[in-house]
Amino acid sequence: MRGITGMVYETSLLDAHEGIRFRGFTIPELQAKLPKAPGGTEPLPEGLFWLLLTGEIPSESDVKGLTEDWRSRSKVPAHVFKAIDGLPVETHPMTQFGVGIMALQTESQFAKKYAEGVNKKDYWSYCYEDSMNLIARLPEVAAYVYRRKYKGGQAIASNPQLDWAGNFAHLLGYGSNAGFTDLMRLYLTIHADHEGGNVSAHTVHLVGSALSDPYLAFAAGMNGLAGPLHGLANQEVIKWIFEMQKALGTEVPSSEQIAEYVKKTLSEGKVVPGYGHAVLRKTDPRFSAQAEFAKKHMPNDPLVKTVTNIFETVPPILSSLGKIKNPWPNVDAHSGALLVHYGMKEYEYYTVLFGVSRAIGTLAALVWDRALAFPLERPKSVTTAAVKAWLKGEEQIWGE
Ligand code: NMX
Ligand code: MLT
Repeated sequence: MRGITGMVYETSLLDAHEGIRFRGFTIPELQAKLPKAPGGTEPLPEGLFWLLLTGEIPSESDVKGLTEDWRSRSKVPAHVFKAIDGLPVETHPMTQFGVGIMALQTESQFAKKYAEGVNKKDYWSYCYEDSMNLIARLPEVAAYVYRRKYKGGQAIASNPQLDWAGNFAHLLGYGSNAGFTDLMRLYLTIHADHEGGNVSAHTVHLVGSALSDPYLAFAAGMNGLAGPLHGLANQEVIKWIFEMQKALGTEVPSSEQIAEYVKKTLSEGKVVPGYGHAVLRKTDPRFSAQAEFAKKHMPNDPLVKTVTNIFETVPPILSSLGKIKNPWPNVDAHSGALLVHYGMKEYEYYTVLFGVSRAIGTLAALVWDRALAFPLERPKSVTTAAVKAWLKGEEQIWGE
């Protein structure tokens, strides 16, 4: 379905050469226009959710109100933690996160009202309530997974004085680091949405079209994000760099060494993680936003230096293969280096951070799906025999 326009998706639009626009705004425009926390330099994700849902840039007091609204909805029922605790502690964080989201589904107002027999005109409002509750609760579920797997199960209590991303940084155990907190605000803003056709957003939209409630739909989307060609690429990038450093015995490999290692990766029939894209044909502006953040906050970081060296080395090699449509870096090529800088080296956790952010875009879009009364999504499929017959001109395979 590459390049086939097949859905209406309100909240963001991707241009192959320019990159993402959220309700018409580029990332630098959002950084300039969206409200910030006192003392913070990056936009608050609450502001982005407001923008995606309403199409309007919120005021500082709108955003403050939304922070308080989410705080008032943020209590996670005890059985959610018990469900996660039922898994072996070494279970991949995305699996633990998915189980947590599924356990939260007991709270769905959409499912309850549907069972009671609600009028279809009101679907959107229960979808909205579920989406607001789910977004409010995700930081605690996600942080629980991190603290359980990597910090001996020592969970941290929420700080009600903090904004959504600030509290998430605090729950993870990095709240005393202003740089990490500001990184979380930027990270959770730029990963939120990438128009409707990417695997996670499309899955939320598809599953939601069956009137599965927002918890079920979002959990499905997260299973797509957990794939290595999609969101899991953010862990693969750092894993690949760590393996390269180990194999070469140096923290900052030279361009020649990187080039050799890239060729080895390709010769083993593997992809170079963090490079390429199904739609983009230029450097991802989310990569550039993170490179700018690095320039400002960690200009001499050796891992960032390696990420920059890879950026200068990989595209010509990928281009020379002649088959890769986009040799440039995507969002995942940079994010891990920023997290490692602040001490978060547990790369298997990175896709959970991407997932928390993706709730902002996909759930705002899901509310619109129900408000616009979109029908069940059901594309047509054909067999290979039909494709062969079509190639011979014997059969028509395209629908009406
Ligand atoms: N390294 C090696 N080979 C690649 C790469 C890469 N980074 N990117 C594309 N190719 C190959 C691809 O596997 C395909 O090979 P073959 O014909 O042998 O099957 C060929 O080049 C043509 O692929 P494209 O049409 O350029 O790419 P496509 O749109 O199918 O896939 C990605 C897009 C993103 C899946 C692909 O570029 C890739 O696998 N990249 C590495 C993984 C990654 O960074 N994913 C993250 C995407 C962003 N996100 O967060 O979701
Ligand atoms: C995303 O953010 O969803 C990825 O860049 C993948 C995509 O857009 O297809």
